[in-house]
Amino acid sequence: MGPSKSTETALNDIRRDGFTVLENALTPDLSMAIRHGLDPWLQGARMGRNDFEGFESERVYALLSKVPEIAVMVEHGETLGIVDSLLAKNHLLSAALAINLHPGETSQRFHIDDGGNALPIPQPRDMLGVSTMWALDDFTAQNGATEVIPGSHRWSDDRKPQERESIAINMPAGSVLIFAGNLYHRGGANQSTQHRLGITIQYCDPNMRQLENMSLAVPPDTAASFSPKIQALLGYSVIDPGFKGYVNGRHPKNLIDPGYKGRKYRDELPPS
Ligand SMILES: O=C(O)CCC(=O)C(=O)O
Repeated sequence: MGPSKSTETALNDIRRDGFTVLENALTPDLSMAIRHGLDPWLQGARMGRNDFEGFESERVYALLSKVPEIAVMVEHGETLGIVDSLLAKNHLLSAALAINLHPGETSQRFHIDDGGNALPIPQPRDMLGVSTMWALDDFTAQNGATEVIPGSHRWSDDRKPQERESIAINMPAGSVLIFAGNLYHRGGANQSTQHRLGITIQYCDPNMRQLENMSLAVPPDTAASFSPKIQALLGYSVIDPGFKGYVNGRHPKNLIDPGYKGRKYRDELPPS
């Protein structure tokens, strides 16, 4: 069984409402393989470090390097067909992480994903990214399904999101929610007794990058020998709020400076 709607219908949904849902995007077998791959990383040892990550949530960053089975999501044909139509050629993978909401998690704040609020480009504007949320569990209003504000990708900057405007995306496991990077959304509150496991894969405009890919051109050992200023210029820096530029959910300086005191997990031990 394939995805539940045509690319054309999905694109119309996204252009009008800012989002669409494809059911049956992931087979139960693949879903199971991904869950198995995630198991060692979801031991309740690394809960979120702030209200945005969720103090009652686990996040597994750098997911392609830990659970390579998620490649099927990253290059899922129908999803990429939609992303190709919305973003410029050679768009980039911008984020890939698992989010496991535990019972008792509270709602996130409403936000957009494409980082455009940090750029001097007034809204309304084109989306600079496309986000997806893959449901590994059934997503319900009770267990913290992602909430979206329909049409908010077309708002101007002065309009602020209100609670009453949002809807919870109820979708069965195996579905994917695809939404404009400038759509207001948030993770809901988990008022159930079960976890809610999802994987978010996000794509961004290809121009949101340096001219030369400095992180690949200058290996970390060489970068470590330069001044903090050059390290920051190479990309060993983050933009806050948003933490854009993180590596594996941590400040990139952790890769080249073992004594770095910036943002870390509360528990640095790798899962056994
Ligand atoms: O967990 C969710 O449903 C949404 C999470 C989210 O939007 C985010 O962390 O950026």
